[in-house]
Amino acid sequence: MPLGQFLFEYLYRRGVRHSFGVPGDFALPTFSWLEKSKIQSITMTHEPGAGFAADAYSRINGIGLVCVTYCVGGLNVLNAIAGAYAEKSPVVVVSGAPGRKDREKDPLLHHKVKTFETQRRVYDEVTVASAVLLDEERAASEIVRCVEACLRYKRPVYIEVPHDMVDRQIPVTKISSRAPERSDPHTLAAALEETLSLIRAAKKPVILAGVELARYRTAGLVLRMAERMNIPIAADLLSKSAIPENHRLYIGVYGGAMSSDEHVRKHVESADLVLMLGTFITDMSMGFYTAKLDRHRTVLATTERVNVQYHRYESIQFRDFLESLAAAQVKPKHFQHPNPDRLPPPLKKNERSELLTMPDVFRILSLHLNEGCCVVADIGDAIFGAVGIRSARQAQFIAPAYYMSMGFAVPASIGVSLAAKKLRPYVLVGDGAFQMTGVEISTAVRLGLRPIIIVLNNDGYGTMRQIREGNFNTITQWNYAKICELVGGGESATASTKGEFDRALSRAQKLKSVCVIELRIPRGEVSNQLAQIAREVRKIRGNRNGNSQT
Ligand SMILES: Cc1ncc(C[n+]2csc(CCOP(=O)(O)OP(=O)(O)O)c2C)c(N)n1
Ligand SMILES: [Mg+2]
Repeated sequence: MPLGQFLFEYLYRRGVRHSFGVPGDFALPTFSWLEKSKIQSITMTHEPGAGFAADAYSRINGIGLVCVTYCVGGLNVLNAIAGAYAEKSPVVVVSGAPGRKDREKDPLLHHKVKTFETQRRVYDEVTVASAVLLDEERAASEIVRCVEACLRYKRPVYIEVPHDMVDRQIPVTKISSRAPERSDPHTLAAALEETLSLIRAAKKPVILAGVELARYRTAGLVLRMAERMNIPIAADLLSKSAIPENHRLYIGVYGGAMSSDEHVRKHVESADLVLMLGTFITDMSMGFYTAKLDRHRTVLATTERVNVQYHRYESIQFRDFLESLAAAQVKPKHFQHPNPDRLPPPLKKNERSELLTMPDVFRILSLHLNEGCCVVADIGDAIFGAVGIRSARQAQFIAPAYYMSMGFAVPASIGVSLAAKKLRPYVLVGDGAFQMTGVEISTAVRLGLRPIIIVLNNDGYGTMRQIREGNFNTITQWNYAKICELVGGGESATASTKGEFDRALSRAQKLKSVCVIELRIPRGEVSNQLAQIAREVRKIRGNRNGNSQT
């Protein structure tokens, strides 16, 4: 079979239905095979956008694909792939490259940086497997090895395709998939026994549901366990929406000072046992060192390890551990919800003419969300304030809450729309982040997608201003509503009062096109979560005497 045909047939077989990228001369023969395959190729305006779209797509679909050209494209998408590595998102990167023949005598070819190996070596830092397909005999097994590693570790892989290899016939041997790894039964039994004795003794246990539950599709097991034992569940910013937020046992987002409310914070911090299942413990999700989760009252189980208090168990498969917990017999606990009235209050008539505050942005948005919505948050107050989003009907949530790269949300909304046709993305993006990748709206318009893009225009880098003032936080004021004219599609609105925002959202929901809503937020107006976090970060990175502008 020709190499290019095998590559895309195999990716299709393993679940890829869309590819995001930008072609280039070294990649053109590969793009021709992509076009002939059953995978739909989406040309984006810029490679970083392709990377963010593929990342979001992979989070929902379970695997995604980026196709780019050598170095100028490959290195352009690198930051997005680094984010996918950091946050465990399974993206396959296929890069066109100089031919096998071109590499003889090491000439200076366009797009080459240092050596022909440079791009692959750079990618080795941000992937779990990589291959340069220079050998017909091994090409098929190399492709299979990389794609399987992507699926297994939920992290990116890199496949480099020299342009003079992709049309060649390669032998396609029978491909046998590796047997799944098993837990060591004695270690599993010991870890389980210790964990269950802690659970049985606990009066006030709580589960901190982590992002790996979404990646490894194991949230159902944790829900079953929680329901049988009647244990409440909190999420963190990275895992928000992994557990249905309208479930009776769900209490909110925990993150120290960045928790969704004080009740959740108190409940988790006063628990006598915190079961952290699939949790990434990061500075941001733990509220910049304000979280209080001492080891003597925690169990931390992830795909990498199981820690029970001060003991560490290895050779345990995450799923095996969760399945055993879900099947265990434990007397249901007594649980009283710490914040039963957690839904946002409806908008009153007399409020409608009031200027928007940041807490109101998230409150009004919450009132409009339902099961068909996916909130996609960019970095800035968009992501901090999103901790406070809470709706009566379960909406999805996606954000780069650990790696924190600006520019994620608008392109990611394209990945979300294609991975889940029934989900409508609600993008929350600051003016600064919008200026990085907002023109990707153009791709959404071309594809007939309908994201609702909410630009939080607070006249520059508001988050940075909270930490340290300076001219470096100034950006150009754009007329954001005009973007639809520029890209030739979509509708726009601006809002500065609560009523205007509410009306703009109601209208956007009826529209069959992209909708851009610019919110005029006064400078210095921030969400409660950002105010709290900024106070902590200022202690470390702020002006020596604190920041006068808070
Ligand atoms: C790619 C990238 N560059 C820089 C930063 C650092 N950074 C974090 S927040 C921020 C300002 C964001 O401004 P804006 O999008 O307007 O949101 P706001 O903070 O005003 O809500 C910057 C520059 C980053 N996280 N990612
Ligand atoms: Mg801003």
